[in-house]
Amino acid sequence: MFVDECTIDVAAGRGGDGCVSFRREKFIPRGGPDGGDGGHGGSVFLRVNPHRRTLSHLRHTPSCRARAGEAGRGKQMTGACGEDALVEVPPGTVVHDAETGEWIADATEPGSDVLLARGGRGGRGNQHFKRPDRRAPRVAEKGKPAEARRLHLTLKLIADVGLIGLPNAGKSTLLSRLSNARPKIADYPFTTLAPALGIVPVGDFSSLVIADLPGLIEGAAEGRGLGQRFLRHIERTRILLILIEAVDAHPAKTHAALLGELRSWSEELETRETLVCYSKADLLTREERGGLPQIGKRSPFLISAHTGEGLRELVGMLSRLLAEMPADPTAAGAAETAGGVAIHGTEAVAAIREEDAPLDRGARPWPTRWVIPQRPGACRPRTNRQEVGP
Ligand SMILES: Nc1nc2c(ncn2[C@@H]2O[C@H](COP(=O)(O)OP(=O)(O)OP(=O)(O)O)[C@@H](O)[C@H]2O)c(=O)[nH]1
Ligand SMILES: [Mg+2]
Repeated sequence: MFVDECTIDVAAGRGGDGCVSFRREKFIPRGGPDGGDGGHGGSVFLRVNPHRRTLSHLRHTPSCRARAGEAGRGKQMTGACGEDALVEVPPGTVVHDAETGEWIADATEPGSDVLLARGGRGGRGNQHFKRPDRRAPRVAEKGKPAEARRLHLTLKLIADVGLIGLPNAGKSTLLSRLSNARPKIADYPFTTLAPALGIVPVGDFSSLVIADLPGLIEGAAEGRGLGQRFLRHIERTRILLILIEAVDAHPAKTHAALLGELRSWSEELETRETLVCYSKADLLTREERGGLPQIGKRSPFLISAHTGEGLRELVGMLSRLLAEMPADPTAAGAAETAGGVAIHGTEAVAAIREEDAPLDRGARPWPTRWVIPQRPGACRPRTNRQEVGP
């Protein structure tokens, strides 16, 4: 099932509490505080998995939680850090905060993690709070609470070329002819209900990605046909390939209607590079071929997915146009951060961990906010173990 939109809840793990403990050992009087720090809570990260194609796996598990950090223990033992959690998404997923609408990330690049919810910092144990005037601190920090947020995920497929046309124009047939993709093909409108991608080889060493989209009809903006919702998948394509049946009685009208629908979805699509293609050339007579009107800025291609006519020239033209274009404008903003929330790369993740590392012994402010009430009898020296003075 093609799921291109979903809402998920992510919750990081809270930090473990610091420990109040004192060293107790035979012949070691006044052992001093030895409470360990709590472990940091796990964070939730977004990871791009190029093997995923849709968001369907998140529809059935709409929440993702990282583990909490463990509490510190005596003998200066630091609690274990909570395990991080990963939300895997296909390339091209845009993440927004579901409550505020704030843009969080545009996950296009595999290999870079985005921080979605940060785990709470572990509290410091009482070993950090000893001072000359307070040698037996009976306080430790509590672990910090973790972030939790509701996110809205939208998938916008990443392709070089998007196929646009009326239902039955021959879009899926063209994709199946050019690539190894096997979309459903049939002689009735709206055969294709969800976008599909195909990789088209160009020469021996290069390829381009074509996205087959459901048929678009006039009035789609008002909800006719399958509506316009799937048009978000061409927002990232660099070229729009408009397919019109060569036997169409009014090709110019069809072209104008398709452009009108694209414009009503996004004004920006009007400026996108477009190429018009007459499909099903094998159905034309020799005389009809000469009478095809000139549509669009470039001269239209005449192709037939059945006989293979014009396909080589079409692919050559597409690859030439792509080569002339600036490198992937569709991925613009992919590595941007929003309000310091999105963090990319394993190095950056390591930086968070470093930041979370316990303060060094030089800087240790007295905790004012989180004070763990002393457990009864936990830190009181036993009466039969009075320290022996020098
Ligand atoms: N004669 C001929 N028929 C074609 C050609 N290309 C596609 N067809 C036929 O046109 C019909 C529709 O083809 P599809 O590829 O399903 O069309 P589509 O544009 O994907 O249609 P939707 O998915 O409904 O939007 C099928 O019966 C195809 O066999 C062609 O080049 N020549
Ligand atoms: Mg189709």
